[in-house]
Amino acid sequence: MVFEYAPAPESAAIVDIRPSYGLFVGGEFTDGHGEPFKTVNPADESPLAEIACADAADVDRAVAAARAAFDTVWGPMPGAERAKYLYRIARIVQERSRELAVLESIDNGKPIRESRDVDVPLVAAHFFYYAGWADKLGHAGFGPDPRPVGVAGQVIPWNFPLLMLAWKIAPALACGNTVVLKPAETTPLTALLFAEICRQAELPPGVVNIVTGAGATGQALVEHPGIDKVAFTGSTEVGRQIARSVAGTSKRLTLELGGKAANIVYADAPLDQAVEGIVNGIFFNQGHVCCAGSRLLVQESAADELLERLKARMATLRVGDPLDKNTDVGAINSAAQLARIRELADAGEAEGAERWSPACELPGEGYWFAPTVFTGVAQSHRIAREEIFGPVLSVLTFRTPDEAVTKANNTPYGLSAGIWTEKGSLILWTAERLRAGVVWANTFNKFDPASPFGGYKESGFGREGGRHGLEAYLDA
Ligand code: TAP
Repeated sequence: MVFEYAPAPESAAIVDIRPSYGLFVGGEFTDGHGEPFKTVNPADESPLAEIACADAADVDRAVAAARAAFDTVWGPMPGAERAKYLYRIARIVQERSRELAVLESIDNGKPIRESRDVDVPLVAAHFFYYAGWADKLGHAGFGPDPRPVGVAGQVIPWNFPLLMLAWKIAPALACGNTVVLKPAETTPLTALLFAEICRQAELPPGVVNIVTGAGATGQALVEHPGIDKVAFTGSTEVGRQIARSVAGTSKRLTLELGGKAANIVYADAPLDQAVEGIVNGIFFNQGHVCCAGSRLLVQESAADELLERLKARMATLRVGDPLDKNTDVGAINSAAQLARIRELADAGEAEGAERWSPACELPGEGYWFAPTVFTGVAQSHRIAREEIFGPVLSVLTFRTPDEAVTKANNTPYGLSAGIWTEKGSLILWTAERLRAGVVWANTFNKFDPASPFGGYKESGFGREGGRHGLEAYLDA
C-alpha cells in the first residue's frame, strides 16, 4: 500500500483521522516494513487508526534522507532562510490549532482545555522562538561561526506528544540540523499531522522524517551509526540503556528523564493560591508530567488547614470526556500506565499511608483513575520515592526549612520543585539549596520557550528551551 498525501480540508473543524498512516521519509508518506500497530482512544478504547511500523531498514532510509537533506539543502542554507520555514510552520500550527488540539486530546486523553490552551500554543511559540534564533546563532555566544551537528535522532514520550516534538525539532532545525523523530507508540497521530504541516510549509524533503513504531524502532534509531546526535525524553530506565548504547561513539547525547518533584508549602503561604498550584502541579495532564509536583511537603502547622482546602478543591474537579471543555482531568494514556498507577497506589495503602479520593463517577470504558491524595506518607514509601506519572499526590510534612530542603532533595531525581511562601528571602534561601533544574516560586508548571528546562541526577542532562537549548544542536 502506498500512502497518498491528501491536504486537510479547508475548514478542518472536525479532525480527519485516516484509517491508516505511513512513515514520513524524505517528504513522502511510505510503507513501513515492521508489523503495523493500532493507536486507540484512551477515553473509550476504540481503535483510531493503523500505524506503519519502521524496522531497522526503514530507519536506515530515514537517516539517509536526513543526511542527504543536511548535506545538500538544509546545512548550507543561510539561517535567515531557515527561519522563514520555521515561521511558516509556526503560523500553520496556529492556523490548524483546533485540529491539532482535538487530535491530541483524542489520541492522548488529555483535556481539550489543556491541549487547546497550553500544548498547541506552546508548540507554535517554540517554533516562533527558535525561528528568531536561526539567523542570530553567531551572536549567541558560541563563537562567530557555530555549525550544526548534523543528523539528530530524536525519541519522545506520550505525555506531551506534539509539544515534545516541538521542543526537539524547533531548535534542531533552527541550528541547521536535520532530524529523524520517533513518537511514542501510543500517541503517533499529531506527529503525523505535523508531517503534513511540514509538506504544507514546503519544507525541503528529508529535513524532518517521522518513523513510527515501538521501542525497537527507537532503539534502531539511537543505535544507527549515521546519526550525530541523540535527543531522548522518556523514562530513566530507557535513558540508561540509551546512554550505554551511545557510550564510546562520537554521538552527542541529551537526556530528559523522570522526576519526583517536591512542592514545598511554608505555613505563611497564601493557602488558597497554594492549593491551586498543588492541583495544577499534580492533576494537570492527569499527572503524566515529568516535572509534576507529586510530593507535597507542607509545614506541619499549616498541614491540617491546607489539606482540608485541598480536598474541598479536589471535590470540584471534573473527571471525564477529554473533548468536553469543562473537563479538568482526562483519561490515563494507556492500559499499561493505568496498571502502573494502580500498582503504586495499592503499594501506598499496603505500606500504611492513608488514601483519599473525592467521590467521582468514572466512565465505564477507557482508562481512568480518580484524583488521589495520600497522607501519612513516609519517605521510605514507594509512593514517596518512585515516579507514579499519574494523578496521585503524596503528602509529607516538615517543621523547619532545613528539613523541607533535606526531604525535597531525598530523591534520585532532580528535575523540578515548587516553593510557596510570602517571604522572598525564604524563596531564595530554599531555591539555592534545592537540587532541581527548575524551581517555581508561588506558581507551578509554567513553561516558556525562552526558559531552559532540564534536570540533575537521574532526571538526565542537557537543557531544552531558551538559548541553552541551542547548545545541544551546535558544534561550537
Ligand atoms: P519510555 O518508555 O522511556 O518511552 C519514551 C520513548 O522511548 C518512546 O517513544 C518509546 O517507544 C521509546 N523507547 C522505548 N524503549 C526504547 C529503547 N530501548 N530505545 C530507544 N527508544 C525506546 O517513557 P514513556 O513511558 O513514554 O514516558 C514516561 C517517562 O518519560 C516518565 O518517566 C517521564 O518522567 C519521562 N518524561 C520526561 C520528560 C522530561 S522533559 N524530563 C518529559 C516527558 C516524559 P514506545 O512508546 O513505543 O515504548
